[in-house]
Amino acid sequence: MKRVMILNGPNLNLLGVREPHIYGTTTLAEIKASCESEAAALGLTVSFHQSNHEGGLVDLIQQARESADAIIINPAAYSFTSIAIVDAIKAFEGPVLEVHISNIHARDEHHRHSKISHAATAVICGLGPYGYIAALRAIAQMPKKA
Ligand code: CA2
Repeated sequence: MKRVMILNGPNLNLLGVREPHIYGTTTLAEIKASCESEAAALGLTVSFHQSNHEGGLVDLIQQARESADAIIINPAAYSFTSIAIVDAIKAFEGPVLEVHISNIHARDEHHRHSKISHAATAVICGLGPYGYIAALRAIAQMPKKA
């Protein structure tokens, strides 16, 4: 069974609670539940995490080298600043799908250029919480590395 680690960066624990006009009304707990049910339907296993700390996310990406075949990451604000996360992703051998709930390309200058995208296999943005489901479906149809 393909193992997927899903990572969420800072403040995403506030989804559905604050700023619903930008990020919608779905909570992170609801996204987790829909990812778990979609993964079960696709025959994937998922572990779902959120951290407000850059080093915590780097630790999880390093752990994924042993415990996961693919990563889905919404790095949130660290998308625009974190070389540490870029370096950790480069050391992971499987596919890394970057997901953003909002369309970062339609945002202001500070929210437009993700550093993570250079190291990601693919980027999904602007589809709302469905972006996580689309990422799981994409991973399910990728060939598993021997
Ligand atoms: O659209 C996304 O998924 C983002 O990664 C969310 C980040 C933002 O910095 C990126 O440009 C796009 C922000 C996440 C903060 O989430 C909040 C949720 C509710 C209230 C406040 C922040």
